[in-house]
Amino acid sequence: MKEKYYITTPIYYPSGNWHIGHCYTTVICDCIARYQKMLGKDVFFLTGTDEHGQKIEKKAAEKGVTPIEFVNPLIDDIKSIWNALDISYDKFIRTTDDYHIKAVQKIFKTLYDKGEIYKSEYEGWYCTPCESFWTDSQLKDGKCPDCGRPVSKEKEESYFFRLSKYADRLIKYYEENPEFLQPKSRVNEMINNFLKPGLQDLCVSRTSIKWGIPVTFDEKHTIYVWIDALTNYITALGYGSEDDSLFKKYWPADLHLMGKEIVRFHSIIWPAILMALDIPLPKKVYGHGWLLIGGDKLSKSKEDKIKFELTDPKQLVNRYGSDALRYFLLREIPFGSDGVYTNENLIGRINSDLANDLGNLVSRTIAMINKYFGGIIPEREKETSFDKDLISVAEGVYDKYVAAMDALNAPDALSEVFKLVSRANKYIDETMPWALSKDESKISELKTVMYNLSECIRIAAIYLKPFMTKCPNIILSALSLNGEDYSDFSSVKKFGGLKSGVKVNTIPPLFPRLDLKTEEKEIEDFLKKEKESKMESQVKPEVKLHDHSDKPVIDIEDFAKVQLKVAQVIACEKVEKSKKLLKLTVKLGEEQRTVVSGIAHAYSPEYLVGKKLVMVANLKPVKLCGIESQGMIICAENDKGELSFVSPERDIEDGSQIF
Ligand code: ME8
Repeated sequence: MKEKYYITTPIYYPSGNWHIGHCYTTVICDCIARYQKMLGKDVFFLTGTDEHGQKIEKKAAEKGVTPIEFVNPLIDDIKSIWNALDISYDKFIRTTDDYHIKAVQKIFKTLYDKGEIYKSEYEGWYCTPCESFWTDSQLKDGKCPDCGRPVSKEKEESYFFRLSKYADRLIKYYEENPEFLQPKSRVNEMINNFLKPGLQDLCVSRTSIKWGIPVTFDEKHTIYVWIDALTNYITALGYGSEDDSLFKKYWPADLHLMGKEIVRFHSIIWPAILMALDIPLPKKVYGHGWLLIGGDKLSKSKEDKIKFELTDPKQLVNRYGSDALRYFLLREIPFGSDGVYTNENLIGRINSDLANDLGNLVSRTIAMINKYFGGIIPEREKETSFDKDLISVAEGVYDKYVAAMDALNAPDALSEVFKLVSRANKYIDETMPWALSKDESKISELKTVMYNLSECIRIAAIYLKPFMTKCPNIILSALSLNGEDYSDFSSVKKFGGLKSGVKVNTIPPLFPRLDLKTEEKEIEDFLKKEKESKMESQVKPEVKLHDHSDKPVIDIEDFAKVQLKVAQVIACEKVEKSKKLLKLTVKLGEEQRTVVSGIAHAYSPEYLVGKKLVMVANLKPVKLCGIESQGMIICAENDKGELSFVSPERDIEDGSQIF
């Protein structure tokens, strides 16, 4: 029977603002999952979405939709990102899935019945974006120690998990299982910052939050979102359901991988819950570093910092392809540490490693085989003095590659493969095939050189399979090897497995060289356009009101809620970067207001100055293109889209009520 390997990403918040940093955890997991499969293991790779909690509740309310209506389209969105990046997950769990909800309720009840959860009163600080509770002493300058944002004081009846009693057991567990939490620096961080100062019992239910999983035996309580989220790793396998065969087969997880900011949840709270449930702990929890931009994490709420770089995963895949993006993420960031993301770094990696080193090696080899041997890979004949070293580099890759991958160190494993690529490029310079081809007596050496080069690119392609999903197969098809079963590493440990006498296929350049200046210019233009269209789309709330369909009959009370007033335009100008919007300064008696209106196509600013209009005066202010609009101008619009603002029939003071 195959050895099993269970690997998980964290489940993602459906924020919709996904950037390249978010892809980091999932791309590494995908690479490790593919690698473990190539080692012959039975791999189960889990990912999904973390859909409950106050944050989602708030966002949905802001949009005027229910939480589930808010999250549903975002789930399709994240799945399409994983699709674009060729992520080979076996299961996608949503915490709104029925089976998960039932299992979490069961787990909560079990913990309560065991006395691990008890009822009390919570008073403390809550950070909504991080969905985290903090004590006075844990706050940093009165703010959330994780993200630095303001926290709010919360007091309510709550259930508590007896986390405090697990501190010593956890320290002991870390000591006895040095492989459990990695890299090592995270162990010290957890012990010194959390475990040694002593753990407090954890508040695991809220009555003020409705969007979540209710406690079955006390329905006004909603289960704390992190308890709901962490248990996904077992509920996805059927734990707590009628069919727990996957749980029996795959648990304990071989690897939980995540960013360092959520290691605390995975290495303290999660193991304590598992201990309380008498379930074995995961074998490894690894907290990777962040992808930084401008010295900052591309984090959940700092999106404005990322506007100078193209960070949208789908746009990046459209532009550079999934292989280039995967390669960059797996190669550029020293594993366990932070790394810097810039478009320049990404383009640099594509040009130097993929276009120059790998791409050139493949295209030169295929071109030379075409030129010197009519496209047929020759058999090795006479050795050259450079073969030994080349072969020893090729045969030396395996041990170092496997050691690096087993340590989850993708950059080092890639670096071993690229040492072979560089060695093969150097071999071309050393053997000078163009010179050999001119000397009849050297043809048997030329044959050896061509065979060895083809074998090097075959070996490199197979090692690259966990990292990139397209280019290795293209390389293998260039060597007419696409029919071969290269689902493991058995054919690359020893040099010489390539069949000769096979016809090569000419392929387009694997990674065309990119011109940095052109790329930067195009990215800048693209980002500018995108920003403009985002601003335009912010005008939508007003556009929506131009809905000509019949509206429902309303009571006089409904109408009475709308306060209409006469307003006189005292200044008016176009809104920069918008084709539709005008910014009007209007007077309503003593009061002055700013109104942003989508009527620029119908009226010039000059025409409007001095005019008296009808305006909705009690509309909640909205920001349009960064300007707060404090009301709305009433217009008539015909089927052709022609506009006419509405004016009082005779001159009447501005500020007058309309009823
Ligand atoms: O934390 N660099 O979800 P999430 C590297 N729902 N990794 C980054 C990153 C960056 N700039 N930004 C985000 C959550 N990530 C919880 C998890 S699990 C039971 C619940 C990584 O959507 C982040 O570190 O905020 C994490 O591994 C993943 O994206 C999902 O983050």
